[in-house]
Amino acid sequence: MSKVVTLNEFIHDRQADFPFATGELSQLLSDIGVASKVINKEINKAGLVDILGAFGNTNVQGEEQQKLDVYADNQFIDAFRNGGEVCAIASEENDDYLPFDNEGSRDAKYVVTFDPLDGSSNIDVNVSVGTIFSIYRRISTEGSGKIEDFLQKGTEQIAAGYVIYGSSTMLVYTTGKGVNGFTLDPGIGEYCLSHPDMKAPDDGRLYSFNEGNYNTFSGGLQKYCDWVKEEDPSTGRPYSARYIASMVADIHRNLIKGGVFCYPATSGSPDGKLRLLYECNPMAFIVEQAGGIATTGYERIMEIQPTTLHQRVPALMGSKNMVGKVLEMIEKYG
Ligand code: AHM
Ligand code: MG
Repeated sequence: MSKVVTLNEFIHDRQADFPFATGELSQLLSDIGVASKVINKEINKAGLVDILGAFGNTNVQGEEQQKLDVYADNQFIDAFRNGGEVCAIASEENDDYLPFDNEGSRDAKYVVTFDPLDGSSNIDVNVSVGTIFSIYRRISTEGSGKIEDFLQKGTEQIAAGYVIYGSSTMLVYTTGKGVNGFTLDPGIGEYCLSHPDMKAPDDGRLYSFNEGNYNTFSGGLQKYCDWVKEEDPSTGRPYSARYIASMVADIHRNLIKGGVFCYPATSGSPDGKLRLLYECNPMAFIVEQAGGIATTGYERIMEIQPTTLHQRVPALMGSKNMVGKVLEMIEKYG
């Protein structure tokens, strides 16, 4: 039997990869792992909401029940504030960033952006949801974090990852040296290395678009959606449509099986729906580190200079050759 490697062991073994590492980044990644386990436990109870009480109700212990995305947000904020490695956070759940001015955090090196519970509309129907995070080194020099610490290009990410709360719970992260995935063993409450050095296949047969918006897609994307349905054994077409409406789950599956995910500009959302800082940059870092491509259709996502915290961008990411084909269609038909 081979030895089980836990997330913490793995993180600490890799610490030496960072030339000036002092252990803070390792600690921060461990803190994220711990917070996600607490959230995972709560998500597992989601179906009991009618029995235990929904958002705003008071449970038997006299505690007020929180919506799960609010609960997840609070868990991460507490973990980051108490961890002492982060001087500010920005979350999809909050309008503004949150500077930490407590003694232990004020002068810390890192800021984190995160989406505590992405795809939360899926919770009510027992479908996978996820947490997404990015870690940046601060650029301001002292005190609690400032806006400029967050408005950095995705290329500046020190680490990024996601947690998928699915049929099993997994944490997948990168520090720019490949992608590794850990599955939570509920028996021992530990994340164990289950997907070392994840690589996205260059080709695949899965496409993940919300085709309900077909009429509002650009000409090139419409052509691609038509092309995937044509019969052509030499290219394995027709492809299979797979769309969960939970970005983490859609991208995770495509990373493993080979596929392309797209949330483009639509007439209702001219900049797309997904947020650059909380969703697109971290997923782009993972996808690129796994050997895939992450673009808006016109530029590399990680090279976009953010101008606001909640900025949205179109997202097209996944297997190299599949994204390449979509780009070819965009080039030809717009
Ligand atoms: P959320 O941040 O409000 O949960 O929305 C993000 C989610 C993504 O996970 C998913 O890719 C997308 O919304 C699905 O949107 P749609 O239902 O418009 O296809
Ligand atoms: Mg989201």
